[in-house]
Amino acid sequence: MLVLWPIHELEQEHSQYPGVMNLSAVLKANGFSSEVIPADEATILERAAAEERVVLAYSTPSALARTYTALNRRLKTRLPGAFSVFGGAHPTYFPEMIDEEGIDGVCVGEGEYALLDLVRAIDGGRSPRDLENWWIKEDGEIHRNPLRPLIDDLDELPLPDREAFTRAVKPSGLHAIVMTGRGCPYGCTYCYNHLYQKLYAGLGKLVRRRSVEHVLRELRLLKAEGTRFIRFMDDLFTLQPEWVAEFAPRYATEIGLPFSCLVRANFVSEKVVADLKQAGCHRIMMGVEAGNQRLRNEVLKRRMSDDEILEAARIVRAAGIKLVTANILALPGGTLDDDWQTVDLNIRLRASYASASILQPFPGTEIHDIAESMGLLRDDHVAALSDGGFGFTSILHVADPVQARRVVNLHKFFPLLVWMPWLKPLVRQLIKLPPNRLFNMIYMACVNIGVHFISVPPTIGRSLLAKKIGRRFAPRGRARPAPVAVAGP
Ligand code: B12
Ligand code: SF4
Repeated sequence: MLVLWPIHELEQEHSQYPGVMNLSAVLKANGFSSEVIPADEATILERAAAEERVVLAYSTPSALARTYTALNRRLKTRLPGAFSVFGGAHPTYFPEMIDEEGIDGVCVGEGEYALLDLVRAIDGGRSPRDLENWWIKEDGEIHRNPLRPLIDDLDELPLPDREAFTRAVKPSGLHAIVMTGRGCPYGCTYCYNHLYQKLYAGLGKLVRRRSVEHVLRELRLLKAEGTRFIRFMDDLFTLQPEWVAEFAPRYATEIGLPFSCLVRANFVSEKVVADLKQAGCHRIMMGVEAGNQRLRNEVLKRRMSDDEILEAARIVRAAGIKLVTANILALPGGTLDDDWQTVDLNIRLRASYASASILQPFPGTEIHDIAESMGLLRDDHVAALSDGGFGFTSILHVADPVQARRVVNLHKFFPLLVWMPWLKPLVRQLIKLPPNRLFNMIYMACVNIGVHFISVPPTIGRSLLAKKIGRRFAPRGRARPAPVAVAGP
């Protein structure tokens, strides 16, 4: 019995999925085999041929849902005995995806024990149709089961199975994505957390953190393997300042690698930033999202003022930590002027790099419903979001197409404008042109500078960039990692 995890663009440095690592670790700790594999039909068929029973397990955000469901459909015609399951952000928001041909099960919410139950059932020849967290399709009928409570103590989980990824992609990563906890108590309308709060109401505490020692165990291994930079991707790293105060001195002495993390402006204080600095924090990412306070607080429900944002930015900058901001353009009810206001606020707070995306209203989020109630959603929006919708254009219907085009263009100049505000008059004219490849190239150049020379120390960024360019120009055969066998214990 083998669980195979097809991963899109597995060879990319950022293709490190903590969710899959956790699930794989639990499977292996319970004696099952689990392997990460490139999402390539021929490679998967070859690997599956050697096994008697295979579970195809896909972890998918909305942006890749179509890619994975199409791959799964093709695989299922060749491997009719395989059981195929989907989990992650998209299936949790949108379990109705089970209607797609070829999908046998969809996991809603946390998957560690749900997947273990399912694999045990299949291995034992039993039907998984009544298992908690699962929507199961059996003989054409869909069985929708309730959720089990959230895992209370994250320390009970084994360390993430990072090996599944590092064995598949050689050499191992320069930087590692690490999660020290789960959950965020806020309810921003574009984020998945408010949905989680609704789904899990009465089923345990949403915000949980691994103990400092549990996290350090993982980090010691990463350091020993040669990792040079840690990306903590927790939604709100400073949510428990006392955790940071305990973690920082130990991290500084036991690990000492530069790192980045994410914060909210109202969880930035002189003390917590001093702790982060002491630990070696290189970059902090903070959501600004919208310059217009009405959009920020009524449409996005960020619950924060300009002053809070500006003060937090001042504290981060004063500590000598790079400040990267996150922003969203093309909001429902917003105008081009509002998006210029977002540019201006980022200029005022002097972001080291201002990243911006165009709103992607994922199904299941409140902003999706807001956009729907304003009549802004196209009928095919789920498909559009699931079709590589990585935020280059807006999928919203906007009454004024000229404005919409200008917003799409403004997005391409966003980071540049924050670095060089004197370009504003020129950019005001340029964005009147039709969207074009040159604007996209300018944008990608800025993203590469932001990602490789600001968000990480330049020495590490240069190596990351060199690897990326190397992969881009490598012959196709070499760019794809060979399948590897990673057996259970
Ligand atoms: C780390 C992270 C990344 C990393 C790793 C991606 C990954 N897939 O893990 C990187 C930097 C690559 C990344 C990129 C992107 N991300 Co991201 N990312 C996150 C983040 C902050 C943490 C994910 C995580 O590790 N959580 C902890 C683990 C334990 O939870 P989990 O991944 O959800 O997995 C659990 C369950 O979902 C379930 N599960 C997951 N997969 C499966 C599969 C099976 C078979 C089963 C049974 C269960 C199961 O079990 C897991 C364990 O309990 C989340 C927000 C969040 N806090 O979750 C956003 C999040 C997943 N990202 C998001 C987005 C939009 C993106 C991008 C599209 C951004 C972009 N514009 O490029 C890309 C997509 C790239 C990709 N291929 O995934 C959205 C997804 C929303 C959506 N509906 O799709 C999220 C939810 C943030 C948000 N805005 O709300 N991201
Ligand atoms: S603060 Fe960040 S993680 Fe928390 S709900 Fe808002 S966007 Fe999501």
